[in-house]
Amino acid sequence: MMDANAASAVADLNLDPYWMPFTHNRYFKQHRPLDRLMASAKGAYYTTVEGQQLFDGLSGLWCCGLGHGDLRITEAVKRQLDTADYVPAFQVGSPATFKLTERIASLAPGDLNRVFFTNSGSEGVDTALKMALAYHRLRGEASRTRFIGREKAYHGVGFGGISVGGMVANRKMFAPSMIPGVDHLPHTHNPAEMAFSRGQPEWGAHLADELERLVALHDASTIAAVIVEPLQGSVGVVVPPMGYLERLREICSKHGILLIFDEVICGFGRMGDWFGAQAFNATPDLIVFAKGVNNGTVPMGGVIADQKIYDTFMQGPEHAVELFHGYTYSGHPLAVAAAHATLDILVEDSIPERFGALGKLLEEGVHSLRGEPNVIDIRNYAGACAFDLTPLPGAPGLRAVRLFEDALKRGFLVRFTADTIALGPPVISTESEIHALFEALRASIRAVA
Ligand code: PXG
Repeated sequence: MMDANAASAVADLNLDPYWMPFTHNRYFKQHRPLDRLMASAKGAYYTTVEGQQLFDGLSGLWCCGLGHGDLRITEAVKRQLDTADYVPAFQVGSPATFKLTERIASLAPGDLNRVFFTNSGSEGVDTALKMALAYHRLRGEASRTRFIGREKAYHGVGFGGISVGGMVANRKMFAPSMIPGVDHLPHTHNPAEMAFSRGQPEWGAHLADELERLVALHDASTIAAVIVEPLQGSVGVVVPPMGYLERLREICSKHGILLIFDEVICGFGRMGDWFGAQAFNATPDLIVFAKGVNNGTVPMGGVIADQKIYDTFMQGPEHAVELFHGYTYSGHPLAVAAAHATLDILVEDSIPERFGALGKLLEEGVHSLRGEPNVIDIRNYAGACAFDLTPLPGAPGLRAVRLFEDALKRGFLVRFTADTIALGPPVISTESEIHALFEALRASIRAVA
């Protein structure tokens, strides 16, 4: 239960000045939901200010895949604080940062072995797009300026990311300021062909051929890069059809177009392998990462580039800067320390494999919801799954909000987007916790029917 001090601190709490991100601010502030005010986080649970335990159904926002407060990570960050709180990233570095890039490169596929740090996935996306543009220009193909994104994609909220992204609400307010020359592949979610698929749908590889259509329309000589999430996370876990990413890879290679995988959610284990690239057997030219690289402990993102891209930049006078891009907090020492500790755990505890094993429990659990009222599709792959609900007439999204609130009462924090519920629990979740999660969701689905 909440102690008296905590109670009065919360009673006095002024909610108004905080403009909450991606949140219904008015609803939150009117309702003052105490089960959504977190006091602490440990393992697979948050504790709210009321003392309620909430199971973390999305590993934070897909970022804390190892659960919260692992002492191996938190102690490493504390040690780093006592050693060096900050080291500049421009023209200076620390051995730990260099070492981290070597470790990340060793996990990435193919010749992706040059690592650039940002502080978020959004910055990682913008960085990768800039690298692609500059790469072509340096090679004498300055006409390659177009980007191809995909419908329903989420690539963060920078102007580059919303331009190649495909989520309408994130784009429509900013339409005049989008980067020019962007086109989009169709998304691959077609319930008529693939509803209730387990793992990768068998239908849909041919949708990659739409890239040939865009090449025919714009000409390959104008296209710099294609960017996709191997598995689309934010829109609600859209799993790539079998053969689809391989086909995209082939078409990009054929036309000299760079392929960027945005692995902000997929990277570092959740796909049952190090990256979606390995899980789905397609090697891109650039990988964007964030989140799982240091278990969400300190903001960190970045780009892993194929060596041929890096080498292309290494020209001109040796004393000259090769890429005019970077952030004050690129490779922040606290983020680097957290990443080293996280990579230790990922390797020593075979975390990708364990996400694969968790995936079997998730698959069984989530598909057991088939036949429950208003459940119209279910999708899963390794450590990620989702189900769609029929929208309430005239009020899209409201059924999911109600389910979210009902699940909270049962002690489970899940993620909703439109009328989709997405789940990506931490790898430390036990079989009985996963069972309890789906039984609670079954009850919630019935409660909001
Ligand atoms: N790319 C992808 C593929 C992402 O999933 C970003 C870029 C942006 O990262 P930053 O660090 O700038 O937020 C993301 C972020 C959800 C959810 O509920 C997903 C994200 C963020 C918050 C919530 O699915 N993905």
